[in-house]
Amino acid sequence: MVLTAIFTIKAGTATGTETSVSLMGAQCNGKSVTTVSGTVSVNNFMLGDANNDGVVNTGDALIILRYLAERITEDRLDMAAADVNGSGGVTTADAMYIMKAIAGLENEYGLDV
Ligand SMILES: [Ca+2]
Ligand SMILES: [Ca+2]
Repeated sequence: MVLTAIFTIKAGTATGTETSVSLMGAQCNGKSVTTVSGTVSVNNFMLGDANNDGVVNTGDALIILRYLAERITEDRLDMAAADVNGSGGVTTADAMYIMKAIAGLENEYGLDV
């Protein structure tokens, strides 16, 4: 990684608020830089915190797997937080992303573990 951009959301910003972000290409140290612009969305959940207890840990991966095994119903987990990869559904892949982040192997979605 060559750059980390940190955004500060203004106090009182409502959930669901979005703003566009434009990144400008540049020349840095004689190298061309390619950027991708996008949006910043304000969410009311912590990504990966499937059981909504304020932390991302193995309990979140476990509750996803229990849901997928039909041991618990959808109302027992925060579906938006559980959809780690933003695929629109909760699958074993989401549990895997949580476990990889906890294990320190890969944190592709920037989970706060
Ligand atoms: Ca949790
Ligand atoms: Ca998913």
